Amino acid sequence: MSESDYRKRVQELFRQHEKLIARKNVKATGGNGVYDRYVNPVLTAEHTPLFWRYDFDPKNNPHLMERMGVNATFNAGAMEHDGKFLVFARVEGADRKSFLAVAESPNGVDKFRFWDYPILMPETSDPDTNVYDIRVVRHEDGWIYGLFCTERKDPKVPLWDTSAAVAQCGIARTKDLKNWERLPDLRTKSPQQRNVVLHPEFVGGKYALYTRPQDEFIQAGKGGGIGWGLCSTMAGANIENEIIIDNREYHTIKEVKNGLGPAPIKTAKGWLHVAHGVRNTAAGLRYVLYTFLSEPARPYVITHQPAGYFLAPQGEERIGDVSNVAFSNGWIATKRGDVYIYYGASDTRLNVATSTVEKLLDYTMNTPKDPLRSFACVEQRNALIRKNLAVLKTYGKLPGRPQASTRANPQLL
Ligand code: M1P
Repeated sequence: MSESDYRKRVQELFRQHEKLIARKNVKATGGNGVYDRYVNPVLTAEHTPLFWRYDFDPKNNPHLMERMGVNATFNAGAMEHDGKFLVFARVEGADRKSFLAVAESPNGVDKFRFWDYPILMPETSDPDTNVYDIRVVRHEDGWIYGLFCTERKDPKVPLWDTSAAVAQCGIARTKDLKNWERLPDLRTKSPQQRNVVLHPEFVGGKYALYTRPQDEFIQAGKGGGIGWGLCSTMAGANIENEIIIDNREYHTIKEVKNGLGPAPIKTAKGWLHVAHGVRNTAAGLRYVLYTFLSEPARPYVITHQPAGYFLAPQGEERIGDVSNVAFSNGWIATKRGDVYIYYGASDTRLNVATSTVEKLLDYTMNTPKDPLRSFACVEQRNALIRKNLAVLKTYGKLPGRPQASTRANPQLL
């Protein structure tokens, strides 16, 4: 390639990249009244800066090749900072290693641009092989904490097993979002931890963490689920006692596993949470999001939990590296009460859905809970139908409906 062609090609790469970053995102039509989805993902692998991927030195890269590909950008922590919407994305290189990187947007739904450098997360004396799924929390102690999953090869398995990993909760803190101080990993009695989240306020003078203990709890017949524990410091956090606050449950959207999403939002009615639930299907695991509300003074006591999912992967979101996954570890509630829910779609890209605290509380507090049996579900639905058929009479003639309903099930009249 001639020098001038090389330069032209570089110009063109940047022009196309800028077009992608500048692309306007609009609300998708339709929706369910609870939240709005958007037409485009907010981050994809292509949103990562070109200078993370290409070598722009013609001497070293005469064919202008992408040297270090990025495979995906998904599951992001989130925070409003200096009037900007920041997401802390899980970026996965073509080499499969994940790392964390900040992208910022002026409005929360488009124009997300990565900062020039990803986060070079300091290691502990036991280096992480892989770090991902950060939950970013502004704690009342004055620090911003990042709790993330750190994975290392399981030292206990035989040599031939090259895939078994030990997952733990890595902890780091910062004041400026640029310089991170790595703290010792969380210690609990569970041999594995993922999806650990720091509660933003002290509870009884202690740091409070939502956990996701595995193995031991499940083997001990405790069922497993979203856990809760307290510790007196984050610099050497150690949870002695873990309780389960939100169980896995047979034949629900969280029968295989569940995990808290981002740190909860403080509302007038209590702590509003979003979590993911996982069920098994013949096509593999299906990850969906659900919400619940917990008591203001006792965030570990759930007061409301709607049946089923709040958001499930839909359309294109269903397809990706790990299909059928919606996963959220970041949301932003603005002072005006708007909520931006960031969710990874099928471990491939990051999407946003917007709602308000008011709507999310209405959804969470007034949607019936799961009655756990088909018969009871039909009874629950019939109650809604009966009420609706009466109310709809006041609307006059509706498309597809006779003036006065003749279709009601006589059993219900
Ligand atoms: O692949 C789906 C998700 O699997 C893990 O989540 P969990 O531990 O709850 O099953 C994580 O690797 C997550 O990043 C991923 O989206």
